[in-house]
Amino acid sequence: MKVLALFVLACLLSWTAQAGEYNLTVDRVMIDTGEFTKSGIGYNGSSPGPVLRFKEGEDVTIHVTNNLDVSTSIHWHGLVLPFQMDGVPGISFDGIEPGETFTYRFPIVQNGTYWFHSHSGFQEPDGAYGAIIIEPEGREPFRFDREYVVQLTDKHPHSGDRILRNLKMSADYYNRQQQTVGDFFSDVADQGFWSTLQDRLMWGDMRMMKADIEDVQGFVGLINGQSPEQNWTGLFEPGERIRLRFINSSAMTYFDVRIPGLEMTVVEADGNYVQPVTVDEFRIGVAETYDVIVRPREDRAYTIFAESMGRSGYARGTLATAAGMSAEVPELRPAPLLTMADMGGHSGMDHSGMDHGDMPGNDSSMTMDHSGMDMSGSTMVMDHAAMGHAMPEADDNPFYADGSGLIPEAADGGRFLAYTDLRAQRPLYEEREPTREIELRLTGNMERYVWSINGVKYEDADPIRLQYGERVRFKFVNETMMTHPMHLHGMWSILDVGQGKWNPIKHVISVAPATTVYMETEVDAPGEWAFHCHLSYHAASGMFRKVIVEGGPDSVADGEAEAVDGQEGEA
Ligand SMILES: [Cu+2]
Repeated sequence: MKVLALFVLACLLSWTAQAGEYNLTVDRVMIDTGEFTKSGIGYNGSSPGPVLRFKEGEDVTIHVTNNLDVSTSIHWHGLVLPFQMDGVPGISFDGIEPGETFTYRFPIVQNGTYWFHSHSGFQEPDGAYGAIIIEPEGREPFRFDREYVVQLTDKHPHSGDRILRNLKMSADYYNRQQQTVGDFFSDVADQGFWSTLQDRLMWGDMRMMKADIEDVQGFVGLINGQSPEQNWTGLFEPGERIRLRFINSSAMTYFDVRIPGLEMTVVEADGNYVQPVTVDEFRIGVAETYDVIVRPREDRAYTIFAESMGRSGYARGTLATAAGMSAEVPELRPAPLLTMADMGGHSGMDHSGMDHGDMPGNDSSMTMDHSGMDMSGSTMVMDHAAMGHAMPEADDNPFYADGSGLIPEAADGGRFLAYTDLRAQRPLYEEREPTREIELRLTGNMERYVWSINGVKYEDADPIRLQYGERVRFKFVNETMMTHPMHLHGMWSILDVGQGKWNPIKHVISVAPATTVYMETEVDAPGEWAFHCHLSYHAASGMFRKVIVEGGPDSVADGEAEAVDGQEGEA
């Protein structure tokens, strides 16, 4: 631990040229997970890269030198900045060519926990990410004695390019929990033939497979670059309040996080303060961040256990009073299977936006019987799967059986964080009526591994045009059986949990299978922005849009355009 600390200190000293000025190199690195070693991409010689610590109110200058033999980029995830600094090749700028140094300059206008990553190819799943901590100008609304970044990733032995090739070849290539014919017959034994057949045909109709909660399995969960075996450890003195800054930098994996023996008080979500809520477990979607406060009082070790949503892997770390200590590591809980309950269990899902016309077999007499479901069209803002403990009413749903939905009960009957538990600590905007609603159906063809929005993939889609100064209400309708973490760049996503001005302010909105979720956005950032699912292979397969914000202060764009022109070209 000491050697590591010295190394980190040395890195800190070497890349901080002066206050507000930073140097990052993009490098080929070796990543050793303990279970396998692979070539990957990192920053300043390591993956994850250094923790960047900014201060709210400062202007930062970040020189990024590309030591790769391919183009690269850095996107500052969740940061509000001029669009030319957002780092998305083809939208914000041209990218950073091999040997080139690009200088990012932007003001820091927020505080909290964020992260940065490459937005080029599959460099992010290959290791190109790091954490950002922004200290507030004023006081934090809570106390803590020490803090740690807990950056979660799903390290796979295959490169990103290879994974997508394999998924295109066979969408269930990495899905080891895929149901087999054998499962079919055991289900028949349990449920009877007709019920099982109806179930399967339903899944055929959706062009999805039954157990595709995780379409890329076979990864090792890492905490701050360390595998369960390597056991990243954060030290504490009993009684201290520890702030843990959880960041999910995974390519594809949602994690369910708990620390047996400790309650966690959630104080921040996606970099914004929330009214404190104490839970035993929370789910962190891909690209989300959650800050929690824990207060271990005993002189012992505690396991940080982050189980993947599909239970195919986990990350593990330790909080301890001395290096080398460890606590019991829980068993993985059984893999949840998507069932009819997940499709129909959310009472009152708004089906008005669903187009069933393009689903094959729609005329089949064997399709799912909707008669028993609440198809009244009434709209529920959130659904059970995104909410955790609030399970749907079983009353009129013939398929709702045992409550084994996508989210498990928290271990030992504890409390599981729900999106509906989140309340903004300080509303960022006046509450007002949206000017219009834009519906985005999240669509896909799992068999061909094509992901899309409104049935159209990125290459074939027109940009979404927004007007500066408007407030847009986005309606996400997830017509697939996977959860999609939707990320709008440049502007905040105000998640509608029915709390008006107290609705939480996020940068990633997770949309569970077959559910409808709303968010609102104050369109206050001129320019061109990316808007996409943050699952790497979904974004790359077409679940992506360009957003153009028309109008607004030209001065902002002009001023920053100079910064881009002023980039240095030397290596
Ligand atoms: Cu997705």
